[in-house]
Amino acid sequence: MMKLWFAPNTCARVTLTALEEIGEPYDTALIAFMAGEHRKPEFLAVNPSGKVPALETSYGTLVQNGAILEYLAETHPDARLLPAAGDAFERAAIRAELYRCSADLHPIVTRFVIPQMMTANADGAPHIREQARAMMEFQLAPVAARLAASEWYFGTEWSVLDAYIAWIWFRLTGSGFDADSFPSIRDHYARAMARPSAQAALTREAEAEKELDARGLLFRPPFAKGDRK
Ligand SMILES: N[C@@H](CCC(=O)N[C@@H](CS)C(=O)NCC(=O)O)C(=O)O
Repeated sequence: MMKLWFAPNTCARVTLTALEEIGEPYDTALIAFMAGEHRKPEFLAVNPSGKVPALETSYGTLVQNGAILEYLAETHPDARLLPAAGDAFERAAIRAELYRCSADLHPIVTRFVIPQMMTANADGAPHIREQARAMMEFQLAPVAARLAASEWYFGTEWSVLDAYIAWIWFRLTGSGFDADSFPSIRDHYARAMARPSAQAALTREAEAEKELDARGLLFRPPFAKGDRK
């Protein structure tokens, strides 16, 4: 059985959603960031970068959300996690959209949500956050245009890109990014989160949050509004 190392509210939500779409049983292992578990030897042996998600499979462990999602899509074609690609170019073009989320958008999310982690100078954090907001607005414009033109990121069929964009939107708006600034992404978020797989992922996260809370280890981003949806 595959095992996902994860933490609630992180980008591992996208992987959780993909596993729920597949519908096969899987195991989870919770990382408590507030206890520094992501820097402890047990987890560094799983992912030396100390980041979630990490997926243990019968062939070995995979890290990097994009790679994990591609692997799950390829090994579970019936789940239609990514559009079918006719040739190498199409495959690369789909992968580029995954990388847009993991390599372009995600790092900006981190700077917006926890800017204080990017500077030793506490006075610098608001500036980093404002820069991140402007960068994010620029990067989200083409995403918003796509979602204004079609129901899902790749057209008429849902894919894990929709879960990825929904997580990015959740993280941003949960941290004070104006939810009305991109109506097409706001509306897409509602559609994406209505899927049973997304709801099942939230249920897993809620259980994990309960466990962390009981240990006094629940992390809330400093600018959080309190509404986890
Ligand atoms: N490039 C990695 C980024 C993963 C990542 O940054 N995960 C965050 C949670 S959303 C994390 O584990 N952060 C802990 C850390 O960087 O120490 C991926 O796409 O999987």
